[in-house]
Amino acid sequence: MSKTIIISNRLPVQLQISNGDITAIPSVGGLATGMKSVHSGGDSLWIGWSGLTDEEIPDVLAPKIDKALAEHGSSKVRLTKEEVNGFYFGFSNRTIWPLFHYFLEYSEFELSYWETYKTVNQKFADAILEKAGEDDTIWVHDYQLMLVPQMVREKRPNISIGFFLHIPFPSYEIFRTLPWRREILQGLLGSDLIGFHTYDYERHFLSSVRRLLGLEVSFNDIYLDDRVIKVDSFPMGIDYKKFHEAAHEHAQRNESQKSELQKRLDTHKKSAPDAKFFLSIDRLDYSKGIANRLKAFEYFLNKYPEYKEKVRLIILAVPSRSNVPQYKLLKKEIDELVGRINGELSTVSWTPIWYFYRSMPFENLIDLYTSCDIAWLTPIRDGMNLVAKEYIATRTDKTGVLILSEMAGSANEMNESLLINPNNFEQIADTLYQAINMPKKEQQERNGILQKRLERYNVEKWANDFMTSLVNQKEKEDVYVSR
Ligand code: ADQ
Repeated sequence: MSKTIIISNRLPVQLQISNGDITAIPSVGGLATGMKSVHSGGDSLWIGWSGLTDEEIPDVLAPKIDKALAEHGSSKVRLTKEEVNGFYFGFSNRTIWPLFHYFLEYSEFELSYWETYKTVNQKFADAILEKAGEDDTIWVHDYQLMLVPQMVREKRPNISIGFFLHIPFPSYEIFRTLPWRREILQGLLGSDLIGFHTYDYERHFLSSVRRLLGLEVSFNDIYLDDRVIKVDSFPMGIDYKKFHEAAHEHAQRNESQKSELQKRLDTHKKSAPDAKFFLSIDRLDYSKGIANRLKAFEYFLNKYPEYKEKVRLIILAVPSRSNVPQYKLLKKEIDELVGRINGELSTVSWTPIWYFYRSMPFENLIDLYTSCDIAWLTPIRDGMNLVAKEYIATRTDKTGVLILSEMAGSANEMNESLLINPNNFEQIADTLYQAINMPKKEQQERNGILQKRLERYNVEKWANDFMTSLVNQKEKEDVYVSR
């Protein structure tokens, strides 16, 4: 029986070691949820890194880890600390991530990172080759594994391979600065189907393929001598039902069932019923525009001083890649900005910014989404941005305003939100004013349309559409080859 093999840098489970015992706990992230429909039962396997380096896994525990992972349909790729440094913290996050998000000045073109990236991609490809049969379908995820499709293709010319990029694909002018630009394209072209979040990323990719490899491209098909590769956009959705139902359930809670965070939010709302809460949730990453947002908040309060003591910004930033220098600097900048703005503007009864630097359990995310009047997301660049979609899904009475950067992939599907340019503070200040004063009816009209769209194009549909398109492409290719 044929199976689907999903491959991503991290597995959809987290390992916990305590007293010589191992437990694998399923992750709650978007990708893990989205792939549920694909990764279920005995006919699928997920290959990835466990999050622990070889040095961190005592020999005696290795078999127990394999067993715990197998119970979740997962199999690990072993990586040493040095490999993780060069491949993940190096090439993936110091070269590709900044470059693909247009932070050219942050990109490090370091040969040793590239060499380790190739070695580790080969390890992932070998892990697939060890497990894959001829009739299996392989779905490779994201920028850490862009060489894997071709590495697998070389050994299995007929196997079906799909690739999805979760981050933007930059314009040709940016991409061409990468010393290993051709190798990356050739790696990706090992796939039968290459998916992006938006049509723009798809177009940028095709333009690079044409100009750097001189290949024949017709609409969104790339023709090689013996294969035809399809490039398409598949905007990723969320588990709409999960967020919407959690919000309904949340609304039924009595006082004793509420979290401490919710109780605190309620107390503040009661003491100032007209006050508005702005919310932003992101990984602490320079691409998310958190520093700009803080400066724009200050700008807004200076332009519209009547809102001092009447608005509060809640910033939830999840620690991320904290051993990469840019992330350390960003953390310092944000700490300082929050400290300065709060120091200058706070009054005895008002702290303008509440800043949380941590990951929060799902329940608290729902507390925040349902309690905040305005979600304000200002990425400088973002492949998609699922937080925008999650906020809308939790607004069960359809109130609430979403202010979203037009640089987020999700802006393409969320035209009913208030779209802003994250660098235009004047526009942002006026949009915050508009959001605060938006009539309830208008909020409900806008969110009603958004909710319908998000409910229909949910994450399960995203995964199924990709898989269906991969099957169709393979059939089309077989006809092309046998012509
Ligand atoms: P990310 O950059 O991680 O993903 P995003 O799409 O916003 O960004 O997803 C973040 C997820 O983490 C959301 O599901 C959110 O609920 C959760 N989260 C955020 N802050 C949290 C916190 N403090 N505690 C707990 N959970 C938190 C990459 C790309 C995106 C693309 C996704 C999916 O950078 O552009 O949308 O992949 O393809």
